[in-house]
Amino acid sequence: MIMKGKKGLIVGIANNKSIAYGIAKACFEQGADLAFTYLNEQLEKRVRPIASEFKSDKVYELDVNNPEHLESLTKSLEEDFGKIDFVVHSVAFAPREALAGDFIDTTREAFDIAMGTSVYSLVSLSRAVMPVLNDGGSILTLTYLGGPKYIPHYNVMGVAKAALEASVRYLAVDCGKRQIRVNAISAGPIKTLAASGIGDFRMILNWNEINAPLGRNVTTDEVGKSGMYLLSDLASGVTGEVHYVDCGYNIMGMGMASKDEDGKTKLAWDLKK
Ligand code: 0WD
Repeated sequence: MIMKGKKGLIVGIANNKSIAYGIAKACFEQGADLAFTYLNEQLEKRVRPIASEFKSDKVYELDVNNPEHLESLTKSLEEDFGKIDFVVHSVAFAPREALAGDFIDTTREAFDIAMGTSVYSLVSLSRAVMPVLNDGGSILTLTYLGGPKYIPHYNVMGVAKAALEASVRYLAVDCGKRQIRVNAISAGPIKTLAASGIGDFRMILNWNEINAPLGRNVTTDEVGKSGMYLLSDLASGVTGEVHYVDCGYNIMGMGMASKDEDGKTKLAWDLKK
């Protein structure tokens, strides 16, 4: 039981398809005690049964943009646990209209919303949990290849993920003073509630499936297991990292599809025959 005796906070479960659900599951299966947050009343109805599934009744309201919620989160964690060992930040949001069309048309309002909810929230959440986080603890966030590279429709969220990945590095230095580690998992595309807001997401899923070295898309369970590793003492020497859990898609320098002599689209392994 790798996480036996560890206590952690999971932020960003919307339902049992959420990436944070996969991470919670992997941590629970390895013996961790968990607390959860929900964004609003509507999501509370989804999060409470999930908390029960993981034998927890520690469920707090948290809109990461609300400083009062962050303040009461720190108090609740202190009352319920004293200290905790890890935090999962699995939160992102951008207005739907900013996730389609051209990036050049992004409004200042959409830009600010995306950066505030998806990037600054990691900074403010980390600061809020610092007083209740044990030395040697671990903070994990979720990012996507649309940060370092262009991905169609990802637009302002790509810019937010680039800033998130930079924030991981700066936080890693601050938190390193107390042996607290800060890392990100860059997950391959997964069909979740948040992903459904991205224009033409099915095309992105198909593209990754064809072009990834493993020839398939990653699962929430797989991201969960890798997340558990980064939150555990197995990763005690790892900080400031962006760890890809994407069936290898990010290493590809070329796509797997091309045209044959007749101009028909073929997969690279068929062209080799
Ligand atoms: O393909 C994907 N699904 C990928 C997601 C690939 C790579 C990375 N990611 C990232 C996302 O960008 C995000 O940072 O993983 C993280 C989790 O996303 P998810 O699991 O794909 O999506 P979802 O199940 O919707 O969970 C995100 C949740 C929100 O759900 P909704 O759908 O209601 O926006 O983030 C939470 C909320 O529960 N959230 C907030 N929590 C607190 N305060 C806030 C907020 N202001 N806004 C959203």
